[in-house]
Amino acid sequence: MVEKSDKIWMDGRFVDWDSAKVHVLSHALHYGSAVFEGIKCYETEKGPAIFRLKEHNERLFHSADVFHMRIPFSKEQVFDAIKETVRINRLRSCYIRPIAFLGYGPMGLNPIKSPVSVSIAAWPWGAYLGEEGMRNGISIRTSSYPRNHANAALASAKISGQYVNSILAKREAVTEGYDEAVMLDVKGNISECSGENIFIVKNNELRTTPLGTILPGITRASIIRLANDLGYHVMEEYFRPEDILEADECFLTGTAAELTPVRALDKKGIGPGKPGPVTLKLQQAFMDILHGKNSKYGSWLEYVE
Ligand code: PPE
Repeated sequence: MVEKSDKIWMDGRFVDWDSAKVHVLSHALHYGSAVFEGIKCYETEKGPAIFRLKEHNERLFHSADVFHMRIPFSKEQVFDAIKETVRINRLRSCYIRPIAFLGYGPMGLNPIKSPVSVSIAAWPWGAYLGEEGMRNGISIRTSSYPRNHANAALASAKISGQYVNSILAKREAVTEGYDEAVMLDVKGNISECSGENIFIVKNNELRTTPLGTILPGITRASIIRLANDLGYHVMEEYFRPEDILEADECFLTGTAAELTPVRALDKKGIGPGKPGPVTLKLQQAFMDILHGKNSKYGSWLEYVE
């Protein structure tokens, strides 16, 4: 169960955690008609700091645009409400979940007259793919479910209904004893994992799936920039499952997963079957940035206090 905080922001005001309820006939419950974000806040020497809040907020509004949903608050209002949600709950480090959804109104697929609601919750959330996985790497399965065959605009939006694809892939993988699923696009290229983007490393060069079938991860963009700054060449190019097996290293990126090493694909070890030097170097450098220990990337942090 999600660890409770005190308050949840709902349509412009804070309500008690246990009172943050919606009607069962809310449109989004029936049809997945919502857009959302996953954002993280970290403890730093200067107090809690939200990682790349501006970019997450932009993506929330972008998702709403793609879905033709009008969020009844300005970007500035949502930005401030996210910070206030962390502050009012006195959280030091937490996961933040803003969601804009079609609420209780007419039933049926025509969304035009449905009211749009926005809520923001925040709660402490530990290592998404496990502490063990962060240290020693996780195992992934090539999913039997292909990634949503969406056009690039839909793929770029974090729309709730699209996550059924991820949920099916994740359930299949964990039921069979894997930690995570990696999905292929309809051409058989690696797309992304249920909730992360994917990178491989070979001969000190990095490769990651280009934009098109994937969520444009904010962590992915941050790692590309960080890797470049550390002198690594990063190619945004399609690759296939066999390229993962022939790679020296593999890792996943995401807000919740941060930078998680992958040690095996379909029960076959990648490289020596444990996190490699490039992965560990990027992971450490990224953790330092998240916790405000590298002033070069100070603009990526939005301080709450
Ligand atoms: N792809 C997908 C499908 C995805 O859901 C995420 C985030 C990413 C890539 C990475 O994007 P970014 O967080 O901007 O680097 N996945 C969220 C899922 C968590 C959840 O279980 O819900 C997240 O990490 O917040």
